[in-house]
Amino acid sequence: MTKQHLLFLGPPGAGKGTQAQQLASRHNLLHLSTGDLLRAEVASATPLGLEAQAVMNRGELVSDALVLAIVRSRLEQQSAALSRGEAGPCGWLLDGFPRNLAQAEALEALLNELGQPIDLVVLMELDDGLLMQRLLSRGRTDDNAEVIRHRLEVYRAQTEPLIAYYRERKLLQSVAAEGTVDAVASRIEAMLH
Ligand code: B4P
Repeated sequence: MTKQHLLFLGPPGAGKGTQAQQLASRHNLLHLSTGDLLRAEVASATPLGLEAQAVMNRGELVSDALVLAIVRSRLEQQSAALSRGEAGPCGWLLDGFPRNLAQAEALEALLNELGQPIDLVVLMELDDGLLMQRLLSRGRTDDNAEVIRHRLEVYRAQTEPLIAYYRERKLLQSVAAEGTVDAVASRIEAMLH
């Protein structure tokens, strides 16, 4: 695989986490899901987790500073391990980050520092009816109809502008996220070479 620095973008429930996890393990990439990292903080009831929990349960975005600090520390750790020649993931896959323009700009600056530019942004597209259906059947604490509707509004207002941002940088490719997990995975796989 030639593309080793990937970013997954798309509405809540499109299946970013599902695909990212599988693809990262197939290709030995570090899977960095800000949602999973935040949920781990919530589960351990850290001060950061307690702050994040209420925001996530309302379907809103956790503060940029908090999310950025998490991502920065993971990417710096990986970069340091690589430069020490340690065995480990040879690239990374960012899932659910960035989620707004401020995060995208901060990420660009961080990746310039690390000398690891993004190779590809995969935009997963699915209609609202199917998104709602998938999230309701997942049943996480932030997966009830009212909160999902709000998360979709937040996505349209804050995250969707990233489509133009990455399209201008000629990094964006879209994939249809309907069908089985395997069908979507093969579509994404075909974009990587
Ligand atoms: P995330 O954890 O990123 O979750 P998501 O967008 O809801 O879901 P995803 O698209 O990954 O869907 P999944 O694969 O699970 O965000 C949660 C919250 O964390 C946010 O609302 C926000 O508060 C906070 N947060 C995260 N990142 C942040 C950031 N950068 N800044 C600020 N706040 C941040 O799939 C959904 C369901 O569909 C699953 O049940 C799955 O099994 C099913 N599914 C997947 N693919 C399918 C398929 N092909 N067919 C049928 N079902 C499928």
